Amino acid sequence: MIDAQISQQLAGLPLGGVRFFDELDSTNNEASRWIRQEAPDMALVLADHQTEGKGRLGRKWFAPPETALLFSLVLRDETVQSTDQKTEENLIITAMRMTALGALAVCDSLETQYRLYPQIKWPNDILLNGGKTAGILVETHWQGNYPPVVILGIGINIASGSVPSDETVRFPATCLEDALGAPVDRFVCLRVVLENLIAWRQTLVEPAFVKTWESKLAYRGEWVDVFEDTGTEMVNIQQGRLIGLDNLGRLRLQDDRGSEMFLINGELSLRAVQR
Ligand code: BT5
Repeated sequence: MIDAQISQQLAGLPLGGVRFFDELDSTNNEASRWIRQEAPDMALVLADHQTEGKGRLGRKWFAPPETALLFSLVLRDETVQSTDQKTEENLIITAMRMTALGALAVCDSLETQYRLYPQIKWPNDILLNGGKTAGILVETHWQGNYPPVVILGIGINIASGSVPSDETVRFPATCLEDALGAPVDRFVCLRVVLENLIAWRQTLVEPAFVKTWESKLAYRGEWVDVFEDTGTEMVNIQQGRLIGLDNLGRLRLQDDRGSEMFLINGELSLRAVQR
């Protein structure tokens, strides 16, 4: 029954195959297993519920059954990098751009389909009315030779049951239905996000991609604290005014004296600060 609903929504999309599960450890984990069996580009893994939904750095992603959209896409992309750029910094930039691809696709979908005004909390959170509504987890797989295979995992809170309580999250959370004040069909949302993702992917290396990404950043012009998660604590590593992004997608901050700082580390969190 659910399968038929999903198939109907995905009809005609250029996917490399679809695996749907009522319950799974994590759609990213399943994508990773599929990659070991030669998953094609645009292979899609979808789950109604995850028992070990993953955030970054070993953090957890919560979503009770039937409340959220949880999926991962396998992207085999040769456009982002060439072999001679295999440095750690370039890898982080690649992962950041893939994260942005997911973020832009989600933002566009929320804007065009639901007339909402999402913002991106750099690098990987989608906010609606200041609350986290979606999170993106990019994992990169190496199979010896370049290019890397990317797993783009996206979790979107749809119904209010998907919103974790304040005590369990580090940042306030919300969901699409609460922001909209109306019911949302998860699989219609999935189709729109995939359509937007396919369209944005064509522009991944164009300046317009970074410009649009920058235009959707939360806290632009505001002072922010930047934290690094060491695994045991959040360490405040930087404070500055959030200017935007440079052409690589690095976060641009300006300090009191007007000096600029560029951040590439993908494990940062931002908090608006009062001054
Ligand atoms: C993320 O990590 O935001 C990435 C989340 C990616 C989830 C998708 S679901 C499909 C795919 N398969 C997976 O296994 N994962 C991906 P991070 O920035 O580290 O944020 C994690 C933090 O967000 C947690 O430590 C909580 O504080 C908070 N959180 C957990 N579940 C949440 C939810 N449903 N809504 C809002 N915040 C949540």
